Amino acid sequence: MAHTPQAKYRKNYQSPSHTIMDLELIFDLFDTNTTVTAVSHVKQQKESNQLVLDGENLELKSLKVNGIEWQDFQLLETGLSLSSLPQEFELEIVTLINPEANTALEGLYKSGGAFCTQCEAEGFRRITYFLDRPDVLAKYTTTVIADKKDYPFLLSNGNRIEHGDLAEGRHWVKWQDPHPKPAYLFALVAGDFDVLRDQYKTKSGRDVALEIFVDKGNLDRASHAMTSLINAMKWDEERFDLEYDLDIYMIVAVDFFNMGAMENKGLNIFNSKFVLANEKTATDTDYLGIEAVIGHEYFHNWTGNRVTCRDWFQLSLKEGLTVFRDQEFSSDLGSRAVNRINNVRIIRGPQFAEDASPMSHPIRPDKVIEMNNFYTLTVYEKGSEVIRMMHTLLGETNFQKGMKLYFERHDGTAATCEDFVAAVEDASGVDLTQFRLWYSQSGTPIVSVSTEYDAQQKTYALTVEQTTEPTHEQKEKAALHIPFDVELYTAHGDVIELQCNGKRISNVLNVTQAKQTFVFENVPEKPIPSLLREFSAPVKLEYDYSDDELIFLMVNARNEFARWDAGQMLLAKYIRSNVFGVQSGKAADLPESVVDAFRGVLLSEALEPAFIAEMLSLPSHNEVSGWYKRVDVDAIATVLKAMKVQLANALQDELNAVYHSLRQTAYSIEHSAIGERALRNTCLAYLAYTDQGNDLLLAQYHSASNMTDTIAAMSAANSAQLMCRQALMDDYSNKWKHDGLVMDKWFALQGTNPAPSVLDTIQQTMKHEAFSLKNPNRTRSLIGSFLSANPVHFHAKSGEGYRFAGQILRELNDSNPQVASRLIDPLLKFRLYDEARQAMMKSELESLKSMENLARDLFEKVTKALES
Ligand code: B3K
Ligand code: ZN
Repeated sequence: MAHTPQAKYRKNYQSPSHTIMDLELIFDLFDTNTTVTAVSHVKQQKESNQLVLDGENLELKSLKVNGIEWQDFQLLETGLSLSSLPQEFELEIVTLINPEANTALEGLYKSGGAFCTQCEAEGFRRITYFLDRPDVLAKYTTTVIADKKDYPFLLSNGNRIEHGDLAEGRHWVKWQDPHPKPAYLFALVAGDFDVLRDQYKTKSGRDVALEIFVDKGNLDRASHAMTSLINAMKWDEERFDLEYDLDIYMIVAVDFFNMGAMENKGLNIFNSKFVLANEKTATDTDYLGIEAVIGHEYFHNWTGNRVTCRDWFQLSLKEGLTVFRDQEFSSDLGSRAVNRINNVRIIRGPQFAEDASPMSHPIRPDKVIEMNNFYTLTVYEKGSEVIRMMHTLLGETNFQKGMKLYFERHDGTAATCEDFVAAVEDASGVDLTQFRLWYSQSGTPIVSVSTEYDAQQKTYALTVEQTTEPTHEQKEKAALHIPFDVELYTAHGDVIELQCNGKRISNVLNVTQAKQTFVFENVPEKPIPSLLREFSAPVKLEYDYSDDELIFLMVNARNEFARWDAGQMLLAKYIRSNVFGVQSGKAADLPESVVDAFRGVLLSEALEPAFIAEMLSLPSHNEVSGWYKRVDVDAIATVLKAMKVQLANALQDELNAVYHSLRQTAYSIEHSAIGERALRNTCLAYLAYTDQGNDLLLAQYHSASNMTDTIAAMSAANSAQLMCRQALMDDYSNKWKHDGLVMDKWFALQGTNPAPSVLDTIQQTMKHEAFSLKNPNRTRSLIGSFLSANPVHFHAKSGEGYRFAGQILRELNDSNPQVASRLIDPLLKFRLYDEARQAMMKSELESLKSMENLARDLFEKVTKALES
């Protein structure tokens, strides 16, 4: 590498030397040479007449201070340093940038035929020299100039205040955003779109114009996004008493985007995956994803935009909180239990894995080289669990009081995680001193429970021990404040009230010590405990349940999540014992009692179909891998498949009966209809492993009236490697080859194909007309799914999976380091595999490390992994 990238530390935060209160921007847009004029009103904040601005990949054209050409400056590798400055001044900077050459998709770039921007975290510095840090809040006025025919829509943040025509077929539009904002929330879009328009009246009576911009011809795929936006606006008023604050809210869908979406003030830019849907092109999962992401970006308007982050180490302040809010939104609108289950699967699967990897970090990191590497499951999803724990400890009313105080104190400013906790603490009176450790300690706590019933005294002692193993960057761990939700049942399924010292106590126990015993009184019989209900803390629970107890909880627990969790624990027991068995040459097997328990679930008339579908879903290969210090990829795959085959054959009649009872009807996205399709397709996925599989899948594929049922058939054919697989894949590709977004589902099936020849197929597929390594969605679908969701072949003993990963990563390092840095994660976890595999994985990392131009993104991860 030319220069070793430097880390930044949270402890070294310093407020800015200057602030910029107003910024006037003029963009003269051309594909390869766009001129950006930036006029800032700058004010000194500290004793310093030197100002260092951030800037990357910019060509400086001119520099003026108070209208005078400024000579006292120095160009740095990372920006521009100005000296001999007055205390307050107007700074005019003209730069030249090349949007077409910008394949990293950060800053201003071209997506298809449109110009668009992505500035979070540090992309604004690729547009102009600026104090590109979230604690500098300015009022923006933006003028966009472009060719009128190719770019009839010129958009930026805030309100459109003026527009006009120019010579040579060009035109201009001027936007003004009245809300001071950090540079990362700046956005610009220029292009030709179809627009879906609607409006919303806020509860205080403000009329808001809603506009969704999509590629020409896609209007019939935008209405679900609009409905979701309106639902989000309404929900935030009802649940959080928060209203929208501009007269217009715009969403633009683009095809080239590094992540899901971006909450730019008044002008969200979205990956088209999270906007475009109709029943023919999108699955139910896509529909629910759109609702969640539209909600998430909208909710950022308060948690992120009105109150932003002081520095990037505080990212979870806005992300953890906003994920919590979007999860609550989805849960209030749909099934709370199913949402909780899916969120918990993410924590227990990939988040726990991340926390055990060389990239392990606290939700508020202490050290960062490349900020884009910290938009992680830990900051987002574990961050949301931390907010949820506070919600559990405080209750909804006190939590809302905390939110109110947080906005009273910090609206219009850049705040810290500590500010949030302090507001919640002050408003509720609940002491969160020890709780704060969740912000600074990384790793997953293991909570082991043991119990003892005293029949004489009628007492039940529950002993809870917590330990957190050392992580890569943090060796010492302390005891956390863990809200531990428990319920006790009699053998008849009655709830036993929790009493301690003669008083009724809450179900949520405050576990605060390394080892702690809770003694419950007046317990009439040896109870069956339901532990860590609702997954009340992001920890690994260890308790030696018997099969009978788990089967009891699957049926009798009052809370749906607890029932599902009992089912998962029962499956986990047998996955573990079968993996052990397979390793010593035995065939995998489930006892009759376990099969019967799942038969009961399948036939239950009391349970919602969506919930039954979740109960019948086995943990993923990745989740199971996370239970081991040394992962036996092949044994886990063998066991998971054997369990599916056994359940499918043992329950074939019942699966058939349920499958056929849930006939396909006209498509609707009512939650009940989604649930019925989910259960029907779960049955189908099992039936694929029986002798009727091939015929049934073919029939479903050909009769499907919607994408959910189409993909369910293809995905079952893929997993079970049925004869019809190729025919279905060919038919689909013929039909959709012109639509990259729809083809992504097909690419993902190619990437996760369990066939031994998968790598050849992937290499062939990279030549498919709809594929391009330049498009992050395509790359994630085909390559990302192979690396992260095809463990058997990615970890092939020959090492070809690793070599392929290395080759792709080297290519992406040059074109799009952010995408490369997401893809590399499975390679970082080499310590989990046998020595031969470790050596091959490490050699790919070493080869990356030796690259001349290794990007900071990969540099940070590769060096961490190799040091670990
Ligand atoms: N805030 C953006 C993510 C930005 C990622 C930058 N690499 C989307 C979101 O979390 O809502
Ligand atoms: Zn977010």
